[in-house]
Amino acid sequence: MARLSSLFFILFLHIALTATRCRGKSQLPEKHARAAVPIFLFGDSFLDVGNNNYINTSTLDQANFWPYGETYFKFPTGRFSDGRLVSDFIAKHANLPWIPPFLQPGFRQYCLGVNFASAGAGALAETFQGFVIDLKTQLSYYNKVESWLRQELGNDEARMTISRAVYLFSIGSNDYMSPFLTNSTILNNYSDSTYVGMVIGNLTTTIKEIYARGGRKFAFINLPDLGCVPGMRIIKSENNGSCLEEVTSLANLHNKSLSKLLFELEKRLKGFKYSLFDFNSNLRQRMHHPSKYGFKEGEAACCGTGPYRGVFSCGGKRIVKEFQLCKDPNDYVFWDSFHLTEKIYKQLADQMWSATSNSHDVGPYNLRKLFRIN
Ligand SMILES: *[C@@H]1O[C@H](CO)[C@@H](O)[C@H](O)[C@H]1NC(C)=O
Ligand SMILES: *[C@@H]1O[C@H](CO)[C@@H](O)[C@H](O)[C@H]1NC(C)=O
Ligand SMILES: *[C@@H]1O[C@H](CO)[C@@H](O)[C@H](O)[C@H]1NC(C)=O
Ligand SMILES: *[C@@H]1O[C@H](CO)[C@@H](O)[C@H](O)[C@H]1NC(C)=O
Ligand SMILES: *[C@@H]1O[C@H](CO)[C@@H](O)[C@H](O)[C@H]1NC(C)=O
Ligand SMILES: CC(=O)N[C@H]1CO[C@H](CO)[C@@H](O)[C@@H]1O
Repeated sequence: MARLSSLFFILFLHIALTATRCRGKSQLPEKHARAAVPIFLFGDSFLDVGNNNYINTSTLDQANFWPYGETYFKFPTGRFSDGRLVSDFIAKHANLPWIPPFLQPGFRQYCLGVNFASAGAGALAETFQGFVIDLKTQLSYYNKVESWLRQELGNDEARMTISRAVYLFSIGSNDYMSPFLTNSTILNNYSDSTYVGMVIGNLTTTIKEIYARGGRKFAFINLPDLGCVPGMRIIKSENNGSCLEEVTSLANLHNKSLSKLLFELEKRLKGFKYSLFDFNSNLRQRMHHPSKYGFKEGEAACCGTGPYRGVFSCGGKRIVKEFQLCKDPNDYVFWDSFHLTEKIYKQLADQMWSATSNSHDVGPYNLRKLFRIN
């Protein structure tokens, strides 16, 4: 009898859950459900939680093998880290459940958001073309999700969901690094400022399309000193491991252009609100003063081989098979030649969430405020 009534209870619960789609009740405790603000993620390996597990690519753009995922998950998920990413911590701060990769097979509902990011992706189609989901394709996936929302919820509720949602972007690093990693001649064909203009132009198109479809709350991170990541220090052996200036200067131009763009969009687009996180200075601080932030090593990676473990061999499934792995990723800022450890991702996500704008770390909104405003 008890068993029968609990069966009915489960059936009833199932019906109740599927009937209240976007109120978030199906995935969240009641007290959080009403406040749930969805998040849609776009960009590269900084945010990719496994989309590249499901595309035809090479192991250079995948992280679905050991020791990726070794600490938190205890198995590889496709995240380029030992554990969780910034996106995971932000979802947690926002009282959201795990936000799945768009390409993960099986039906799911998109009411609380979904992740379109793809490791290796850039704003330009040429960036690692054929191996990644570029920004334009990510946008086309978003358009499918938007249609799904309209169909499931009707126009009014879909519009509310879309305008309440936060759209988080991490894009650009691969556009600037890939020419050095693939021997492409693309940078010979444009001045630095023209090339940066192309990247920012494509990002602008993407933002404007999401805005035109009702998106209002946008969040961005700027680019780090790209020339100083372990994988870029070793590009020119005659540099003896110093930073690769050419790519750092592209990142600087990009950062200036990005903050200018967002400032302009806020003036021109009614209701456009944004948060820009200064990833650049936050990472630089930790690279230069690791012990202040609880790390032992700020410049060399935990996993990889060669100087600074800059050879991108972590896991032994890429071009170079040899790799070394540190004992404790928590001692390191860099997890592999291009990516960071869970420990620093958590610190960065906490800053993005709650830093005050007079700290110059984030502005005009921090993520907490961006999630809360209407
Ligand atoms: C991926 O590659 C496999 C084998 O090369 C092929 O059979 C499959 O059709 C490809 N899938 C896509 C989506 O291109
Ligand atoms: C971005 O740039 C490429 C050229 O690399 C172009 O083909 C593409 O259509 C552009 N637009 C968007 C929105 O990505
Ligand atoms: C780039 O060119 C150099 C020199 O020609 C060559 O040694 C290297 O293997 C090339 N790298 C790639 C990724 O093609
Ligand atoms: C750069 O320009 C040269 C000469 O016009 C052309 O052959 C080459 O394909 C271009 N490279 C790229 C990557 O666009
Ligand atoms: C690299 O080291 C060599 C030998 O010590 C030195 O001759 C060269 O100037 C150094 N290059 C740079 C860019 O520091
Ligand atoms: C405006 C902005 O955020 N600029 C940053 C871009 O990156 C450089 C260093 O790479 C920083 O010094 C700037 O503050």
